[in-house]
Amino acid sequence: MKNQYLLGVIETVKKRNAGEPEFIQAVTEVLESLLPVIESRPDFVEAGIIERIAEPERQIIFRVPWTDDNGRIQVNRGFRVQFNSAIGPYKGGIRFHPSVYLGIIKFLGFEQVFKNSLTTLPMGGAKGGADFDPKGKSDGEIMRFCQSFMTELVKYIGPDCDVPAGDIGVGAREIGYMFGQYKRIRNEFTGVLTGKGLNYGGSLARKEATGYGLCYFTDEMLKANGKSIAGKTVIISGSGNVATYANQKFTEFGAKVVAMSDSNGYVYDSNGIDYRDIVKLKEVEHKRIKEYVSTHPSAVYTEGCSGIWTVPCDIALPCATQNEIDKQSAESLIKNGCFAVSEGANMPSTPEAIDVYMKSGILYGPAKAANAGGVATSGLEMSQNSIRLSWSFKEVDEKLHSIMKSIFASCDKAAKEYGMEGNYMAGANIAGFLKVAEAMKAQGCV
Ligand code: NDP
Ligand code: 2IT
Repeated sequence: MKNQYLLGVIETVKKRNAGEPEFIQAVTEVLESLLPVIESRPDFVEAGIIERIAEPERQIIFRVPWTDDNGRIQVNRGFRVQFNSAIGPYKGGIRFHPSVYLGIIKFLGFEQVFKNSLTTLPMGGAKGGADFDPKGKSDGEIMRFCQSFMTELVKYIGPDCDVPAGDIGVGAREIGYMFGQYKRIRNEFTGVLTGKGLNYGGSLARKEATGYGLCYFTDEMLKANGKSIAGKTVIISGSGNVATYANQKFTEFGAKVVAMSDSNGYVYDSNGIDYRDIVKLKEVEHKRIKEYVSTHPSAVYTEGCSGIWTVPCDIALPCATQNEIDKQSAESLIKNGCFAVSEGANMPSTPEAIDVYMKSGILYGPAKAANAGGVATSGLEMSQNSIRLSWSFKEVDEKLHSIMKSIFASCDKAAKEYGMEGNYMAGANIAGFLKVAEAMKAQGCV
Protein backbone atom coordinates (compact mmCIF):
# COMPACT_ATOMS: atom_id res chain seq x y z
CA MET A 1 0.00 0.00 0.00
CA LYS A 2 1.49 3.33 -1.06
CA ASN A 3 -1.10 5.90 -0.04
CA GLN A 4 0.81 8.45 2.10
CA TYR A 5 -2.32 9.69 3.83
CA LEU A 6 -3.43 6.20 4.94
CA LEU A 7 0.12 5.27 5.97
CA GLY A 8 0.21 8.44 8.07
CA VAL A 9 -3.04 7.57 9.85
CA ILE A 10 -1.79 4.04 10.55
CA GLU A 11 1.47 5.47 11.94
CA THR A 12 -0.48 7.76 14.29
CA VAL A 13 -2.67 4.86 15.45
CA LYS A 14 0.47 2.82 16.18
CA LYS A 15 2.06 5.63 18.20
CA ARG A 16 -1.07 6.57 20.08
CA ASN A 17 -1.93 2.96 20.98
CA ALA A 18 1.55 1.55 21.59
CA GLY A 19 1.33 -1.60 23.69
CA GLU A 20 -2.00 -2.66 22.18
CA PRO A 21 -0.97 -5.01 19.34
CA GLU A 22 -4.44 -6.53 18.80
CA PHE A 23 -6.00 -3.09 18.33
CA ILE A 24 -3.27 -2.01 15.92
CA GLN A 25 -3.72 -5.28 14.00
CA ALA A 26 -7.48 -4.78 13.62
CA VAL A 27 -7.16 -1.13 12.53
CA THR A 28 -4.33 -1.83 10.09
CA GLU A 29 -6.29 -4.59 8.35
CA VAL A 30 -9.35 -2.39 7.87
CA LEU A 31 -7.49 0.75 6.80
CA GLU A 32 -5.38 -1.16 4.27
CA SER A 33 -8.59 -2.57 2.73
CA LEU A 34 -9.98 0.95 2.41
CA LEU A 35 -7.30 2.11 -0.02
CA PRO A 36 -9.53 2.08 -3.14
CA VAL A 37 -12.31 3.86 -1.24
CA ILE A 38 -10.01 6.59 0.00
CA GLU A 39 -8.63 7.12 -3.49
CA SER A 40 -12.10 7.59 -4.94
CA ARG A 41 -13.68 9.55 -2.06
CA PRO A 42 -11.68 12.71 -1.21
CA ASP A 43 -14.76 13.94 0.69
CA PHE A 44 -14.14 11.26 3.36
CA VAL A 45 -10.53 12.42 3.73
CA GLU A 46 -11.65 16.04 4.00
CA ALA A 47 -14.22 15.10 6.69
CA GLY A 48 -11.49 13.36 8.73
CA ILE A 49 -13.51 10.13 8.73
CA ILE A 50 -10.50 7.80 8.87
CA GLU A 51 -8.83 9.57 11.81
CA ARG A 52 -12.14 9.70 13.67
CA ILE A 53 -13.23 6.12 13.00
CA ALA A 54 -9.98 4.76 14.48
CA GLU A 55 -10.46 6.59 17.79
CA PRO A 56 -13.13 5.37 20.27
CA GLU A 57 -15.76 7.93 21.20
CA ARG A 58 -15.39 7.01 24.88
CA GLN A 59 -13.33 4.54 26.98
CA ILE A 60 -14.40 3.70 30.51
CA ILE A 61 -12.12 1.80 32.91
CA PHE A 62 -13.34 0.96 36.39
CA ARG A 63 -12.59 -0.95 39.57
CA VAL A 64 -14.66 -4.06 40.22
CA PRO A 65 -14.36 -5.06 43.88
CA TRP A 66 -16.10 -8.24 45.05
CA THR A 67 -15.96 -10.71 47.93
CA ASP A 68 -14.92 -14.31 47.34
CA ASP A 69 -16.31 -17.34 49.19
CA ASN A 70 -13.60 -17.03 51.85
CA GLY A 71 -14.71 -13.50 52.66
CA ARG A 72 -11.64 -11.97 51.02
CA ILE A 73 -11.94 -8.86 48.86
CA GLN A 74 -10.81 -9.30 45.27
CA VAL A 75 -10.31 -6.53 42.75
CA ASN A 76 -10.64 -6.78 38.98
CA ARG A 77 -10.52 -4.19 36.23
CA GLY A 78 -13.65 -3.52 34.16
CA PHE A 79 -13.89 -1.88 30.73
CA ARG A 80 -16.48 -0.48 28.35
CA VAL A 81 -15.27 1.05 25.11
CA GLN A 82 -18.02 2.94 23.29
CA PHE A 83 -16.46 3.06 19.87
CA ASN A 84 -18.90 4.57 17.41
CA SER A 85 -22.55 5.66 17.61
CA ALA A 86 -22.99 7.07 14.08
CA ILE A 87 -25.66 4.58 13.01
CA GLY A 88 -27.30 3.56 16.29
CA PRO A 89 -26.85 3.05 20.03
CA TYR A 90 -23.59 1.39 21.07
CA LYS A 91 -23.92 -2.40 20.88
CA GLY A 92 -21.51 -5.23 21.62
CA GLY A 93 -20.64 -8.00 24.01
CA ILE A 94 -18.88 -8.29 27.36
CA ARG A 95 -15.92 -10.65 27.79
CA PHE A 96 -14.73 -12.10 31.10
CA HIS A 97 -11.30 -13.65 30.63
CA PRO A 98 -7.95 -13.18 32.44
CA SER A 99 -6.34 -11.98 29.18
CA VAL A 100 -8.66 -8.95 28.95
CA TYR A 101 -6.98 -5.52 28.93
CA LEU A 102 -7.80 -2.27 27.16
CA GLY A 103 -6.21 -3.34 23.83
CA ILE A 104 -8.43 -6.44 23.54
CA ILE A 105 -11.60 -4.50 24.28
CA LYS A 106 -10.60 -1.78 21.79
CA PHE A 107 -9.92 -4.26 18.98
CA LEU A 108 -13.26 -5.96 19.64
CA GLY A 109 -15.10 -2.62 19.80
CA PHE A 110 -13.50 -1.47 16.54
CA GLU A 111 -14.47 -4.69 14.73
CA GLN A 112 -17.99 -4.41 16.13
CA VAL A 113 -18.53 -1.03 14.39
CA PHE A 114 -18.17 -2.58 10.92
CA LYS A 115 -19.87 -5.86 11.82
CA ASN A 116 -22.94 -4.09 13.18
CA SER A 117 -23.08 -1.91 10.10
CA LEU A 118 -23.10 -5.04 7.89
CA THR A 119 -26.12 -6.49 9.73
CA THR A 120 -28.36 -3.79 8.15
CA LEU A 121 -29.72 -2.99 11.64
CA PRO A 122 -29.25 0.37 13.40
CA MET A 123 -26.49 -0.44 15.89
CA GLY A 124 -23.27 1.39 16.74
CA GLY A 125 -20.20 -0.47 18.01
CA ALA A 126 -18.91 -1.12 21.54
CA LYS A 127 -17.31 -3.82 23.66
CA GLY A 128 -16.71 -4.39 27.35
CA GLY A 129 -15.28 -6.86 29.76
CA ALA A 130 -13.08 -7.59 32.71
CA ASP A 131 -9.86 -9.47 33.48
CA PHE A 132 -11.95 -11.77 35.68
CA ASP A 133 -11.48 -15.52 35.32
CA PRO A 134 -14.84 -17.29 35.70
CA LYS A 135 -13.14 -20.72 35.75
CA GLY A 136 -13.36 -22.43 39.11
CA LYS A 137 -15.56 -19.73 40.64
CA SER A 138 -18.71 -20.65 42.56
CA ASP A 139 -22.13 -19.47 41.43
CA GLY A 140 -22.21 -17.02 44.34
CA GLU A 141 -18.85 -15.55 43.35
CA ILE A 142 -19.99 -15.13 39.73
CA MET A 143 -23.15 -13.38 40.96
CA ARG A 144 -21.30 -11.00 43.27
CA PHE A 145 -18.80 -10.20 40.54
CA CYS A 146 -21.55 -9.51 37.96
CA GLN A 147 -23.44 -7.31 40.45
CA SER A 148 -20.35 -5.26 41.23
CA PHE A 149 -19.50 -4.96 37.53
CA MET A 150 -23.03 -3.71 36.75
CA THR A 151 -23.12 -1.33 39.73
CA GLU A 152 -20.54 0.76 37.89
CA LEU A 153 -21.54 -0.03 34.28
CA VAL A 154 -25.15 1.06 34.94
CA LYS A 155 -24.00 4.70 34.79
CA TYR A 156 -23.00 4.42 31.15
CA ILE A 157 -25.59 2.17 29.47
CA GLY A 158 -29.30 2.15 28.60
CA PRO A 159 -31.67 0.74 25.97
CA ASP A 160 -31.22 3.79 23.70
CA CYS A 161 -27.61 4.44 24.64
CA ASP A 162 -25.55 1.25 24.94
CA VAL A 163 -26.79 -2.35 24.98
CA PRO A 164 -24.21 -4.97 26.07
CA ALA A 165 -24.48 -8.76 25.53
CA GLY A 166 -22.32 -11.86 26.03
CA ASP A 167 -18.95 -12.92 24.66
CA ILE A 168 -16.23 -15.27 26.00
CA GLY A 169 -17.04 -16.18 29.61
CA VAL A 170 -20.39 -14.35 29.57
CA GLY A 171 -23.51 -16.40 28.81
CA ALA A 172 -27.12 -16.53 29.99
CA ARG A 173 -26.20 -16.89 33.68
CA GLU A 174 -23.97 -13.79 33.75
CA ILE A 175 -26.42 -11.74 31.64
CA GLY A 176 -29.17 -12.71 34.12
CA TYR A 177 -27.19 -11.48 37.13
CA MET A 178 -26.24 -8.24 35.36
CA PHE A 179 -29.81 -7.62 34.19
CA GLY A 180 -31.14 -8.19 37.73
CA GLN A 181 -28.71 -5.66 39.16
CA TYR A 182 -29.44 -3.08 36.45
CA LYS A 183 -33.17 -3.41 37.07
CA ARG A 184 -32.70 -3.10 40.83
CA ILE A 185 -30.62 0.07 40.58
CA ARG A 186 -32.65 1.81 37.85
CA ASN A 187 -36.05 0.45 38.85
CA GLU A 188 -36.68 -0.05 35.16
CA PHE A 189 -37.46 -3.15 33.05
CA THR A 190 -35.96 -2.45 29.63
CA GLY A 191 -34.02 -4.22 26.90
CA VAL A 192 -30.70 -2.94 28.22
CA LEU A 193 -28.88 -6.24 27.65
CA THR A 194 -29.36 -8.93 25.02
CA GLY A 195 -28.94 -12.67 25.40
CA LYS A 196 -31.42 -12.54 28.29
CA GLY A 197 -33.31 -15.60 29.53
CA LEU A 198 -36.42 -16.48 27.55
CA ASN A 199 -38.83 -15.74 30.39
CA TYR A 200 -37.59 -12.19 30.97
CA GLY A 201 -37.22 -10.62 27.53
CA GLY A 202 -34.71 -12.82 25.74
CA SER A 203 -35.13 -13.79 22.09
CA LEU A 204 -35.59 -17.33 20.84
CA ALA A 205 -32.61 -18.37 18.67
CA ARG A 206 -30.20 -15.80 20.19
CA LYS A 207 -28.21 -18.56 21.88
CA GLU A 208 -27.83 -20.45 18.60
CA ALA A 209 -27.51 -17.35 16.39
CA THR A 210 -23.75 -16.89 15.98
CA GLY A 211 -23.15 -20.55 15.10
CA TYR A 212 -26.19 -20.76 12.83
CA GLY A 213 -25.29 -17.45 11.17
CA LEU A 214 -21.75 -18.72 10.54
CA CYS A 215 -23.23 -21.69 8.71
CA TYR A 216 -25.65 -19.54 6.68
CA PHE A 217 -22.85 -17.17 5.65
CA THR A 218 -20.52 -20.04 4.74
CA ASP A 219 -23.28 -21.70 2.74
CA GLU A 220 -23.72 -18.51 0.68
CA MET A 221 -19.97 -18.17 0.15
CA LEU A 222 -19.64 -21.78 -0.98
CA LYS A 223 -22.69 -21.64 -3.27
CA ALA A 224 -21.37 -18.48 -4.95
CA ASN A 225 -18.23 -20.49 -5.77
CA GLY A 226 -19.97 -23.62 -7.02
CA LYS A 227 -19.46 -25.62 -3.82
CA SER A 228 -21.63 -26.86 -0.97
CA ILE A 229 -21.41 -27.82 2.71
CA ALA A 230 -23.02 -31.24 2.24
CA GLY A 231 -20.60 -34.14 2.55
CA LYS A 232 -17.69 -32.00 3.76
CA THR A 233 -15.39 -32.66 6.71
CA VAL A 234 -15.31 -29.78 9.19
CA ILE A 235 -13.11 -28.88 12.16
CA ILE A 236 -14.22 -26.34 14.78
CA SER A 237 -11.97 -24.80 17.41
CA GLY A 238 -13.49 -24.03 20.80
CA SER A 239 -16.42 -25.78 22.45
CA GLY A 240 -18.32 -22.78 23.75
CA ASN A 241 -21.43 -21.02 22.54
CA VAL A 242 -20.36 -20.28 18.96
CA ALA A 243 -18.60 -23.61 18.34
CA THR A 244 -21.45 -25.74 19.69
CA TYR A 245 -24.23 -24.27 17.54
CA ALA A 246 -21.97 -24.05 14.49
CA ASN A 247 -21.55 -27.81 14.90
CA GLN A 248 -25.33 -28.29 15.06
CA LYS A 249 -26.08 -26.28 11.91
CA PHE A 250 -23.18 -27.55 9.78
CA THR A 251 -24.22 -31.11 10.70
CA GLU A 252 -27.81 -30.30 9.67
CA PHE A 253 -26.42 -29.02 6.36
CA GLY A 254 -24.83 -32.44 5.80
CA ALA A 255 -21.26 -31.91 6.99
CA LYS A 256 -19.33 -34.09 9.46
CA VAL A 257 -17.62 -32.26 12.35
CA VAL A 258 -14.59 -34.37 13.29
CA ALA A 259 -12.66 -32.16 15.73
CA MET A 260 -13.38 -29.61 18.49
CA SER A 261 -11.20 -28.07 21.22
CA ASP A 262 -10.83 -25.97 24.34
CA SER A 263 -7.84 -24.00 25.59
CA ASN A 264 -6.12 -27.20 26.78
CA GLY A 265 -6.40 -29.50 23.76
CA TYR A 266 -8.58 -31.02 21.06
CA VAL A 267 -10.56 -34.18 20.37
CA TYR A 268 -10.73 -35.98 17.05
CA ASP A 269 -13.61 -38.36 16.35
CA SER A 270 -13.78 -39.89 12.87
CA ASN A 271 -17.43 -40.81 13.51
CA GLY A 272 -18.33 -37.16 13.89
CA ILE A 273 -18.99 -35.13 17.07
CA ASP A 274 -22.65 -34.74 18.06
CA TYR A 275 -23.31 -31.19 19.33
CA ARG A 276 -25.65 -32.59 22.01
CA ASP A 277 -22.70 -34.35 23.62
CA ILE A 278 -20.84 -31.02 23.74
CA VAL A 279 -23.86 -29.26 25.26
CA LYS A 280 -24.01 -31.96 27.96
CA LEU A 281 -20.27 -31.88 28.61
CA LYS A 282 -19.79 -28.10 28.56
CA GLU A 283 -23.11 -26.38 29.36
CA VAL A 284 -24.47 -28.95 31.83
CA GLU A 285 -21.50 -30.70 33.42
CA HIS A 286 -18.88 -27.90 32.98
CA LYS A 287 -16.15 -30.40 32.11
CA ARG A 288 -13.08 -30.14 29.87
CA ILE A 289 -13.18 -31.36 26.24
CA LYS A 290 -10.79 -34.20 27.05
CA GLU A 291 -13.59 -35.88 29.02
CA TYR A 292 -15.35 -36.49 25.65
CA VAL A 293 -13.12 -39.52 25.02
CA SER A 294 -14.31 -41.27 28.18
CA THR A 295 -17.75 -41.73 26.58
CA HIS A 296 -16.59 -42.02 22.94
CA PRO A 297 -14.10 -44.87 22.39
CA SER A 298 -13.60 -43.83 18.75
CA ALA A 299 -12.25 -40.42 19.83
CA VAL A 300 -8.66 -39.36 20.51
CA TYR A 301 -7.61 -36.45 22.73
CA THR A 302 -4.44 -34.47 22.04
CA GLU A 303 -3.01 -31.95 24.48
CA GLY A 304 -2.41 -28.43 23.06
CA CYS A 305 -5.15 -26.47 21.28
CA SER A 306 -3.27 -25.36 18.16
CA GLY A 307 -2.80 -28.97 17.00
CA ILE A 308 -6.40 -28.96 15.77
CA TRP A 309 -5.27 -27.13 12.60
CA THR A 310 -3.21 -30.18 11.59
CA VAL A 311 -6.38 -32.31 11.31
CA PRO A 312 -7.26 -32.83 7.61
CA CYS A 313 -10.54 -31.10 6.71
CA ASP A 314 -12.42 -29.38 3.89
CA ILE A 315 -13.71 -26.48 5.99
CA ALA A 316 -12.11 -24.93 9.10
CA LEU A 317 -14.15 -22.86 11.55
CA PRO A 318 -12.08 -21.03 14.16
CA CYS A 319 -14.59 -20.35 16.98
CA ALA A 320 -12.39 -19.83 20.06
CA THR A 321 -10.32 -16.65 20.23
CA GLN A 322 -8.13 -14.04 18.50
CA ASN A 323 -4.96 -15.01 16.64
CA GLU A 324 -5.55 -18.73 17.11
CA ILE A 325 -4.45 -19.50 13.52
CA ASP A 326 -0.90 -18.39 12.69
CA LYS A 327 1.05 -18.75 9.45
CA GLN A 328 2.17 -22.29 10.21
CA SER A 329 -1.35 -23.45 11.11
CA ALA A 330 -2.75 -21.82 7.97
CA GLU A 331 -0.14 -23.59 5.84
CA SER A 332 -0.91 -26.90 7.45
CA LEU A 333 -4.66 -26.46 6.82
CA ILE A 334 -4.05 -25.83 3.13
CA LYS A 335 -1.49 -28.61 2.76
CA ASN A 336 -4.11 -31.02 4.13
CA GLY A 337 -6.76 -29.98 1.60
CA CYS A 338 -8.80 -27.31 3.42
CA PHE A 339 -10.58 -25.11 0.84
CA ALA A 340 -12.52 -22.72 3.13
CA VAL A 341 -11.88 -20.91 6.42
CA SER A 342 -14.88 -19.17 7.93
CA GLU A 343 -14.44 -17.24 11.18
CA GLY A 344 -16.82 -17.64 14.14
CA ALA A 345 -14.36 -16.03 16.57
CA ASN A 346 -13.27 -12.40 16.33
CA MET A 347 -9.95 -11.92 14.46
CA PRO A 348 -8.89 -15.58 14.85
CA SER A 349 -6.39 -15.42 11.96
CA THR A 350 -3.11 -13.51 12.20
CA PRO A 351 -2.25 -11.19 9.28
CA GLU A 352 0.34 -13.77 8.15
CA ALA A 353 -2.33 -16.52 8.16
CA ILE A 354 -4.62 -14.30 6.06
CA ASP A 355 -1.76 -13.79 3.58
CA VAL A 356 -1.51 -17.58 3.27
CA TYR A 357 -5.27 -17.85 2.56
CA MET A 358 -5.12 -15.08 -0.04
CA LYS A 359 -2.09 -16.50 -1.84
CA SER A 360 -3.52 -20.01 -1.93
CA GLY A 361 -6.87 -18.76 -3.24
CA ILE A 362 -9.01 -20.64 -0.69
CA LEU A 363 -12.38 -19.18 0.32
CA TYR A 364 -12.05 -16.91 3.33
CA GLY A 365 -15.09 -15.72 5.31
CA PRO A 366 -13.87 -12.89 7.57
CA ALA A 367 -15.13 -12.65 11.17
CA LYS A 368 -16.94 -9.34 10.96
CA ALA A 369 -19.20 -10.77 8.28
CA ALA A 370 -19.27 -14.49 9.10
CA ASN A 371 -19.98 -14.16 12.84
CA ALA A 372 -22.38 -11.19 12.62
CA GLY A 373 -25.40 -13.45 13.19
CA GLY A 374 -25.05 -13.17 16.98
CA VAL A 375 -25.24 -9.41 17.15
CA ALA A 376 -27.85 -9.34 14.37
CA THR A 377 -30.11 -11.50 16.51
CA SER A 378 -29.32 -9.26 19.47
CA GLY A 379 -30.68 -6.47 17.28
CA LEU A 380 -33.81 -8.57 16.74
CA GLU A 381 -34.06 -9.04 20.53
CA MET A 382 -33.94 -5.24 20.92
CA SER A 383 -36.74 -4.87 18.37
CA GLN A 384 -38.90 -7.44 20.19
CA ASN A 385 -38.26 -5.69 23.53
CA SER A 386 -39.25 -2.33 22.04
CA ILE A 387 -42.53 -3.60 20.62
CA ARG A 388 -43.10 -5.79 23.73
CA LEU A 389 -43.75 -8.90 21.65
CA SER A 390 -41.79 -12.05 21.04
CA TRP A 391 -41.37 -13.82 17.75
CA SER A 392 -41.27 -17.60 17.29
CA PHE A 393 -37.97 -19.48 16.85
CA LYS A 394 -38.80 -19.93 13.19
CA GLU A 395 -39.48 -16.23 12.63
CA VAL A 396 -36.21 -15.16 14.26
CA ASP A 397 -34.22 -17.88 12.48
CA GLU A 398 -35.67 -16.87 9.11
CA LYS A 399 -34.80 -13.22 9.73
CA LEU A 400 -31.29 -14.28 10.76
CA HIS A 401 -30.93 -16.38 7.62
CA SER A 402 -31.97 -13.53 5.35
CA ILE A 403 -29.63 -11.10 7.17
CA MET A 404 -26.67 -13.49 6.65
CA LYS A 405 -27.57 -13.79 2.96
CA SER A 406 -27.63 -10.03 2.64
CA ILE A 407 -24.29 -9.72 4.49
CA PHE A 408 -22.67 -12.12 2.04
CA ALA A 409 -24.25 -10.27 -0.89
CA SER A 410 -22.90 -6.90 0.27
CA CYS A 411 -19.38 -8.27 0.85
CA ASP A 412 -19.43 -9.87 -2.58
CA LYS A 413 -20.77 -6.73 -4.27
CA ALA A 414 -18.30 -4.34 -2.59
CA ALA A 415 -15.38 -6.62 -3.44
CA LYS A 416 -16.46 -6.67 -7.11
CA GLU A 417 -17.13 -2.92 -7.25
CA TYR A 418 -13.65 -2.11 -5.95
CA GLY A 419 -11.88 -4.58 -8.24
CA MET A 420 -11.17 -7.33 -5.70
CA GLU A 421 -13.65 -10.04 -6.68
CA GLY A 422 -13.71 -12.96 -4.24
CA ASN A 423 -11.85 -11.01 -1.52
CA TYR A 424 -14.64 -11.03 1.07
CA MET A 425 -12.34 -9.53 3.71
CA ALA A 426 -11.93 -6.35 1.65
CA GLY A 427 -15.63 -6.52 0.73
CA ALA A 428 -16.71 -6.72 4.40
CA ASN A 429 -14.40 -3.91 5.47
CA ILE A 430 -15.52 -1.64 2.64
CA ALA A 431 -19.26 -2.37 2.86
CA GLY A 432 -19.25 -2.03 6.66
CA PHE A 433 -17.25 1.19 6.44
CA LEU A 434 -19.30 2.98 3.78
CA LYS A 435 -22.54 3.10 5.78
CA VAL A 436 -20.81 4.36 8.94
CA ALA A 437 -18.67 6.85 7.00
CA GLU A 438 -21.66 8.38 5.21
CA ALA A 439 -23.48 8.72 8.54
CA MET A 440 -20.46 10.33 10.21
CA LYS A 441 -20.05 12.76 7.34
CA ALA A 442 -23.74 13.72 7.44
CA GLN A 443 -23.56 14.35 11.21
CA GLY A 444 -20.62 16.75 10.94
CA CYS A 445 -17.48 16.96 13.05
CA VAL A 446 -18.58 15.13 16.22
P1 NDP B 1 -17.43 -19.16 25.17
O1 NDP B 1 -16.90 -18.60 26.44
O2 NDP B 1 -18.77 -19.78 25.15
O3 NDP B 1 -16.40 -20.24 24.59
C1 NDP B 1 -15.10 -19.91 24.31
C2 NDP B 1 -14.38 -21.12 23.78
O4 NDP B 1 -13.12 -20.73 23.26
C3 NDP B 1 -14.08 -22.16 24.87
O5 NDP B 1 -14.05 -23.43 24.31
C4 NDP B 1 -12.70 -21.72 25.35
O6 NDP B 1 -11.94 -22.76 25.95
C5 NDP B 1 -12.06 -21.30 24.04
N1 NDP B 1 -11.05 -20.26 24.33
C6 NDP B 1 -11.25 -19.06 24.92
N2 NDP B 1 -10.11 -18.37 25.06
C7 NDP B 1 -9.16 -19.16 24.56
C8 NDP B 1 -7.77 -19.01 24.40
N3 NDP B 1 -7.13 -17.91 24.82
N4 NDP B 1 -7.10 -20.03 23.80
C9 NDP B 1 -7.76 -21.14 23.38
N5 NDP B 1 -9.07 -21.34 23.50
C10 NDP B 1 -9.76 -20.36 24.07
O7 NDP B 1 -17.33 -17.96 24.11
P2 NDP B 1 -18.10 -17.77 22.72
O8 NDP B 1 -18.32 -19.09 22.07
O9 NDP B 1 -19.22 -16.86 22.95
O10 NDP B 1 -17.00 -16.94 21.90
C11 NDP B 1 -16.03 -17.57 21.06
C12 NDP B 1 -15.51 -16.56 20.05
O11 NDP B 1 -16.61 -16.09 19.24
C13 NDP B 1 -14.88 -15.29 20.63
O12 NDP B 1 -13.85 -14.87 19.78
C14 NDP B 1 -16.01 -14.28 20.60
O13 NDP B 1 -15.55 -12.96 20.58
C15 NDP B 1 -16.66 -14.67 19.28
N6 NDP B 1 -18.05 -14.26 19.08
C16 NDP B 1 -19.03 -14.58 20.00
C17 NDP B 1 -20.33 -14.21 19.76
C18 NDP B 1 -21.44 -14.60 20.68
O14 NDP B 1 -22.59 -14.29 20.37
N7 NDP B 1 -21.18 -15.27 21.79
C19 NDP B 1 -20.71 -13.44 18.56
C20 NDP B 1 -19.62 -13.23 17.64
C21 NDP B 1 -18.36 -13.62 17.92
P3 NDP B 1 -11.78 -22.80 27.55
O15 NDP B 1 -13.10 -23.26 28.09
O16 NDP B 1 -10.67 -23.75 27.78
O17 NDP B 1 -11.43 -21.41 27.99
O1 2IT C 1 -18.64 -10.31 18.98
C1 2IT C 1 -19.89 -10.23 18.97
O2 2IT C 1 -20.49 -9.85 17.95
C2 2IT C 1 -20.63 -10.61 20.17
N1 2IT C 1 -20.01 -11.05 21.14
C3 2IT C 1 -22.12 -10.42 20.23
C4 2IT C 1 -22.46 -9.00 20.53
C5 2IT C 1 -23.92 -8.72 20.78
O3 2IT C 1 -24.21 -7.57 21.13
O4 2IT C 1 -24.77 -9.61 20.65
